[in-house]
Amino acid sequence: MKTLLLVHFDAIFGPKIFLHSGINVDDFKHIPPLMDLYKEGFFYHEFNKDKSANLSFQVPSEYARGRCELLMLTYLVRDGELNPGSAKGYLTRFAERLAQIKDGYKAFYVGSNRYPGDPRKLEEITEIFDGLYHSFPAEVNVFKQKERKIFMFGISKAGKTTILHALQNRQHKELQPTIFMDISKVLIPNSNVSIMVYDAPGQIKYREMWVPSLVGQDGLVFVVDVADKERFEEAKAILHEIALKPQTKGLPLLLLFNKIDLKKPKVKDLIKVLDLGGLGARPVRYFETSAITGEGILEAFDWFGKELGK
Ligand SMILES: Nc1nc2c(ncn2[C@@H]2O[C@H](COP(=O)(O)OP(=O)(O)OP(=O)(O)O)[C@@H](O)[C@H]2O)c(=O)[nH]1
Ligand SMILES: [Mg+2]
Repeated sequence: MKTLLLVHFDAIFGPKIFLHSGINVDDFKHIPPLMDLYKEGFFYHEFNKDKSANLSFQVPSEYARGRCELLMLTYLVRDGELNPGSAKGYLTRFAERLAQIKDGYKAFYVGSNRYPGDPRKLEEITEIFDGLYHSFPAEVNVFKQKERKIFMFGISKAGKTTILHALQNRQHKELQPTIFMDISKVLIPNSNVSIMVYDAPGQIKYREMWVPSLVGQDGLVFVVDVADKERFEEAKAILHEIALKPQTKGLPLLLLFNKIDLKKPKVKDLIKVLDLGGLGARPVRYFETSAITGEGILEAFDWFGKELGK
């Protein structure tokens, strides 16, 4: 089952489904809150049997606070396949068409007692919306993602969970330390590789959970905080311990030198301290990243996605 939804952020009621393609809206109550969870732009979300490609965007408005209407267009497939890459192109074209409608924002105030709406604008938007729904090509649905499992580890506070959220395009917020092995499915942007990420809790008292999770993994991600020099030795010890276990032999290893917004790392020194030469025969690469600014994250996972897709 497929559906298209246009969610509008209402100043009083918050995100609400504004247009939908002829289905029972109550079935899709979980979609509007995604607007609060993710940043503007494209993101992929999976929940139970629903896969969705989503685009959060703005159109200029004379009425809204901030002079912009906040919108999210969602293409959702239940019990089927979804190719986020090609869906993204379609959603983006819709956003562009909508932005071209002069005074299009008035469509969102039809029936409102705060501002005068314009039913013709609503008609125009509905027409584009219906057109988009009917023109979604089959290739968006006939598609198989490659699924891989990856184990992400590092000492506590290195930034593992924050990196995971940055990869998902989620709004940044201050996180609690991870206390269970947190497993979530993430699509590597611009690829057809989706990964089950095992986000390991870094605190020593929880590390006993790591080893049982190493079985059946396809890749490793190691995160180190470049600003936390005192703990480099501890980081190195766990990097080698995990990389040299028989269960992880030969797996591609992505190293993230994280928090570069706080401190520019001396990469040569870091390579030496972490002894990157002694990690066994496997594809290894390091990237300098910031989970806060997003720098380096996409490049890192581009490489990793290619390795995992081989
Ligand atoms: N400045 C800066 N802070 C970061 C960065 N990445 C993470 N942080 C902060 O570092 C702290 C720890 O981040 P988490 O993502 O919770 O770290 P973690 O590795 O998951 O920690 P555990 O779950 O305890 O293993 C949080 O306050 C984050 O906001 C970064 O790139 N730059
Ligand atoms: Mg964590």
